[in-house]
Amino acid sequence: MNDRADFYTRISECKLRPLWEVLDDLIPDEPKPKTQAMLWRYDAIRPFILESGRLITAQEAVRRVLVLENPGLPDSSLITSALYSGLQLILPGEIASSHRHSQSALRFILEGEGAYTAVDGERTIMHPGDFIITPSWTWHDHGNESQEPVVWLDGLDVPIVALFDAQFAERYPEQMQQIARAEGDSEARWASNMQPLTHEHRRRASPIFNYPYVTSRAALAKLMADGMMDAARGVKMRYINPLTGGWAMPTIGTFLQLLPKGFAGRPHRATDAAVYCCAEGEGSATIAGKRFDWGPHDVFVVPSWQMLELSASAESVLFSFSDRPVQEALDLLREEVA
Ligand code: 1HN
Repeated sequence: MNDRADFYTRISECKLRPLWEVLDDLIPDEPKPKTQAMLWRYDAIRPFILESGRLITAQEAVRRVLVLENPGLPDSSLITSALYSGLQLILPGEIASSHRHSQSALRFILEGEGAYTAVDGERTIMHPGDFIITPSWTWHDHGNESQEPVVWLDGLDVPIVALFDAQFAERYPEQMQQIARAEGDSEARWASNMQPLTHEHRRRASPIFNYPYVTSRAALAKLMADGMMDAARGVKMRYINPLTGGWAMPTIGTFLQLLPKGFAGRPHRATDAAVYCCAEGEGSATIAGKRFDWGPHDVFVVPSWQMLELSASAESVLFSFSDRPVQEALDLLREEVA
């Protein structure tokens, strides 16, 4: 044993290490996520979000966000080992100035009407429940021309891009980017079950950048009324890129699901850790045996391969996002219903 310890010390000077001492940690029998199950109650954190608005302007902060940091990933600014998430506030009259970066971002709007985000030359007004994307390397800025604070949930693929050391960011020379197309242009071009006869779309990400809640919510309601129902997930749909049928963004999968009042879902699990946000209703998520009760705008995390059991005491809508597209592309995704 002493011989070995001495050997390890001597080889460490040459930056060598014996695999046999770390093999089980490197290749565990099943996922052992550092990410912990966790729920943030919106009622509890909303006062802090508003307080941040009295302490710093959006301009000074660049982005005024309270990061949702997973307790299993201290000092990481991450919500799962593959994803970043936070709650962003923009007050009436403020502008969050334009920039772009290689990280892809999503927004899920929680409260307030009438703020806009501009992405790649077009503005869209944000309404609660809207799902908005900011694809990699697209200019984006936000502004609030309404009379009320606007809060949304951000999700970014920060650690995925960091894994590859492929981070780039750039500031736009002015506060707001040049607007090149009228509001609603992308929707007319790409979200009307048609597409322009000739076009050039260079990105993998969807050309649609606002998926309005009214549209998605109505689809879920119609399908539920007609009897669509998954025993584990209720009526769950994924947001797509209409050009390919693939994911809205290449690194982050996004979903919206409707649970009927009284839903008691079967336990299920998957290797993609997911962030859920309640759009409406109330219910509970039992994650690896631990129960979390959720209501409007609460956010909770389900770690990789932990059993999830969803129930709803009122008709409820959950938005969620995960690293599923990456795992699928790499033949890594596993899922099962118990
Ligand atoms: C970012 O650009 C935004 O544009 C929000 O609203 C959060 C977190 C990390 C890096 C960039 C935004 C972000 C971010």
